[in-house]
Amino acid sequence: AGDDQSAATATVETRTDGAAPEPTAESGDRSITVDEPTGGLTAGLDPVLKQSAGTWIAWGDGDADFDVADEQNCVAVPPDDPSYTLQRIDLSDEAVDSYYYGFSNRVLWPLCHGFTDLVEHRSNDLEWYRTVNERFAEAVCEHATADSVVWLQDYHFALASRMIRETVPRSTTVAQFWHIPWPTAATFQHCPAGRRLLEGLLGNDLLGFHVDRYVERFLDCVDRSLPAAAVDWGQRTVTYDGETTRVVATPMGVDTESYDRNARSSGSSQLSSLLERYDIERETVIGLGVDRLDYTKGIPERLAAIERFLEWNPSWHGEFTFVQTATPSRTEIQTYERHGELVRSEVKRINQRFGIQDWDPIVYTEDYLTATELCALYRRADLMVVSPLVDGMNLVAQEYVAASVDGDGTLVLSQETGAHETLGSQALTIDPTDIDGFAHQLERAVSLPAHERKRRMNTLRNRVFDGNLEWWMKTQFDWIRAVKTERHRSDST
Ligand code: ADQ
Repeated sequence: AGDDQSAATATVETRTDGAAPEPTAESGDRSITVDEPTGGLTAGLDPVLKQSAGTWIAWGDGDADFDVADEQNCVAVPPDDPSYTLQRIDLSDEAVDSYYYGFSNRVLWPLCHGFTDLVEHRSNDLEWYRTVNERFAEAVCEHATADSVVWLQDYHFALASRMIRETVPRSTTVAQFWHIPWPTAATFQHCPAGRRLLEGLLGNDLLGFHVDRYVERFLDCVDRSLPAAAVDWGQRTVTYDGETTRVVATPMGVDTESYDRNARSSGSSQLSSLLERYDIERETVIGLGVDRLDYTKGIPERLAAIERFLEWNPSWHGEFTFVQTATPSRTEIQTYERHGELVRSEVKRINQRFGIQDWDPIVYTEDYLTATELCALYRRADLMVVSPLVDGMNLVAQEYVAASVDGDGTLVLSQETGAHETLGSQALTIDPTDIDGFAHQLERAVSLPAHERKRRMNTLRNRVFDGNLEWWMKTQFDWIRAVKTERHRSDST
């Protein structure tokens, strides 16, 4: 659902020993096609759901091919070896517009990233957000048993946890992971219904963020906005309305094995066809940017830094190519549409300014690349530029490292990403808004000696592999087990 890496989903891990659900798919022309995106959150959730015979609840727009579903819109997946249930909540166009493109992405997304000037208030959006959260909460409650673990993903569900908590048995565990930053209290005060959102999130037994900074800001917002809440800063818990929420930082990792494997198998013919498709010289030094086309990702600032680098370094003209893949996202929102136009026109202007016969400094594409194409590019890129203005974590930086199987390559990383907390010391750090400083780091990146590049990449690979998606899932579930045990203990005393 949606264009985000972390799709709007809620999962119920039904801890029963019951057999896997029977397939509802039939042979003949009624069939299910399963498309499993590699590397993302799906890669982590899929094995957990298979193991627990759980239910994955997600929204759809109702026109996809779900004709094999039962009356609750459930199908058993994967079709050839059914082991868990996928339930789709159909949302009308109006609901999608107001809930997803409205309150989620016109209010919460800009607000949590500190872009208060881009927050748009439209009359029905909050009400639709509440209604859709309620629909999800109802669907979850139909499946959840006393022993279940309910795990909600992201900012699309700030109100659902409390609704679920109020209905399910006390022994059901409710947890949520917030994939984007949590803003400062000064920014959060601009949030419509801010108190209700905080109360909603405090319906969780466990609330996860990527890094400590967001945990601290969340606790600070609760402390200031909810006088009835007791914040224990040492334990990082909040007690509110008789219930306790533990708030933890667990930086999300990537499926390192699959990026490593895809990079190794990408081969030279895959790379050659990519270089040919985008008209990139084989011998050039390649800088790479991979992002959703989103104003938080700092693409115009990156282009400005590349322009400055080219101004200062004529000797690199014809020798350095920057490849930017930017996947259009949330184009229904005018801010995104305008941002796309700005990026395209800047690429054109810079290419016109510096381009010479057979060489454009920037190769720009909005193509969505397959996993092996992406890994072939990651592996070939001499430097990876990750320069968001603000980013909850950023998986691209980690994917680049996991796919750098030759142990070489330089990561240029914004200090404003969650990923900087774990990778910053071995990357070349930039402040994305300091264009001169950014350009200096690009100069440094293209001239870093091989032994230093390799030393840094070696340490980066150890960190990314140690904190990969498997580690993240395990840590989340260790916390879930801990809060479950704590709840049982306090109920029985
Ligand atoms: P996003 O804002 O979507 O995620 P990010 O973490 O960078 O940001 O993930 C983007 C994903 O899209 C990556 O897996 C990347 O490979 C993929 N992608 C981008 N362009 C692509 C292209 N052209 N072709 C193929 N794939 C492409 C949100 C938060 C982040 C947080 C994640 C996970 O905003 O801060 O890291 O969730 O919690």
